[in-house]
Amino acid sequence: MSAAQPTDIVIIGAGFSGLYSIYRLRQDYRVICLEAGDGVGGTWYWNRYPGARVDIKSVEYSYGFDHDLAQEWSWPEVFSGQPDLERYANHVADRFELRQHLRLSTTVTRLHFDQDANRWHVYTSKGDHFVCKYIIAATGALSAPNTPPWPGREKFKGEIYHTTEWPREGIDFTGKRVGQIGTGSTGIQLAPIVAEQAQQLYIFQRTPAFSMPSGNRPMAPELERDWKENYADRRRQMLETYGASLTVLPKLSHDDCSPEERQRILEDAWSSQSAFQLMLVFTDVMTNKSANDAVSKFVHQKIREIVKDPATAELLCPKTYPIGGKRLCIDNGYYQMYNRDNVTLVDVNSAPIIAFTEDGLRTAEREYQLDIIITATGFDAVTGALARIVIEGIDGKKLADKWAEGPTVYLGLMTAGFPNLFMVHGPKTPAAQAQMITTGEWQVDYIAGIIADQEREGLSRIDTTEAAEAWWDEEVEMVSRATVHRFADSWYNGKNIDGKKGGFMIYVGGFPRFAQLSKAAVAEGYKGFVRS
Ligand code: NA7
Repeated sequence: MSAAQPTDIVIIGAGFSGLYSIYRLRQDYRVICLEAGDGVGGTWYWNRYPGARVDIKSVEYSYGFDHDLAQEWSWPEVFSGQPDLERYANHVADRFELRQHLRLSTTVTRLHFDQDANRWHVYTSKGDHFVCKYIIAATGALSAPNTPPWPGREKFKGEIYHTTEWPREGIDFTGKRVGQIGTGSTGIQLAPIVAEQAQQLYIFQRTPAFSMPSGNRPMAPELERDWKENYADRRRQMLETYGASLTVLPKLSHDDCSPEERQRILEDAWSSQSAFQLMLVFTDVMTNKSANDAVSKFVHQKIREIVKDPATAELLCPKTYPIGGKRLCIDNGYYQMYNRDNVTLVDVNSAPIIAFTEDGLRTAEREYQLDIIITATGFDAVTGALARIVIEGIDGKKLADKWAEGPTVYLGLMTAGFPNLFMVHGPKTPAAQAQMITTGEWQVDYIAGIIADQEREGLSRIDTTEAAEAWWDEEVEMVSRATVHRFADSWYNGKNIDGKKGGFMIYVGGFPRFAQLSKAAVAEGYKGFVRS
């Protein structure tokens, strides 16, 4: 163990929020950013499986803090693929000389709060020991991989890959029998590309997802020019919208439209080349069952038209939860892929996966012979990344124990008993319900303001209280009651993982309300915080 290195702020994670935290804070403080990967980009560093692509237009899903960066950078496609997003993260790290603050291939293993000195001790996998006043956990909502604990993994003679840990050099599927478990947005993006190479592809599906064509296309010069002329205004408008993204909002409810109008609106949305437009066909898709059913049925009809085998088409139609209850997926030929002779859909809802075997996978029904298994099984989302670090707060209390029944937080920013530790996109923030780069910048600016106040006033500690956490919980519950998210099992409520407790972990009241409540707390004399 090396000697403790003093610093002011330790940032955990070099994804987009972590990189911006370095940029924002390094002027005034000594800043170190610790990153487990050997490169920057977070989500877009780890998720390098073929087909990985953002579902928000890149002109929106990019930084707004620097005018020249926004003017000079060009996105080749409307919805960028992983290689371009990773290239952008590296460009930002170089252009703004952030690398001197970075420690790559360094996993934070333990955080311990010295309550007498009001300092955090940070320990890493490399044996480093830092001592700092503030921690910024920019650890990501979707960063801790989830692999269900099926037995027999060590027996399997072939290769197993999780989509979040994809080898940089890629995988050659030529002539291979491949099994892919998982049909969320990751599985849906990946499968059509694997199908083009593999001898045989088995898709193991537990729950079908709703998906629509991504509409990705090369960036048109006029679209790029229009955005570059209006970036400042657009970014301000984005922060005033529910999901911090500019979408075409509907004017009519489902019942306001005739059957013919409904069909036309739905067809237009399907071919709109704008992800999520299907959720915005009527004003009441997320709140009125008949409106929601109409959109679901429209997607079922599309699936039945595209997929030739009726039994496969039926299995692909989601019928157990409302559309929008889980994040809508976008795809490039996912449903069409099932018309290939080398693709088989396996229903592991009726016959669950039981174990890995020497030669493949066994379900409750039969064994599948495979050379390669891909687990596209998602994430221990929202809390997973922090839960995997030993975090000891006041009186040595562990965060994992505090959150055993689910995360309790104030404004998604702090958790009581763990002073001077701030989370970006933490539990019960809008997280993936809002465009994460722009809202991440907003949260980092907000945290920077709090730290500046602490320092200006000569204070050494800021914490929150259980009462403030209870108030925030009520707010999170209250806004979630009005939406269909409650009726779907997903990573939003931890129900994607057997036995995970936590309740509803995303704030679905919209980014403007979240920002307004966060700002009001500070403006009203740091309401809900304890400062000393
Ligand atoms: P998701 O959306 O959580 O999808 C994971 C998939 O893996 C989903 O189809 C799961 O089925 C499946 N899964 C998980 N556990 C099992 C078990 N035990 N057996 C069978 N199948 C299983 O993760 P993604 O990576 O696709 O996307 C995450 C987010 O990234 C997405 O929301 C976007 O915001 C971007 P299930 O549906 O749970 O039945």
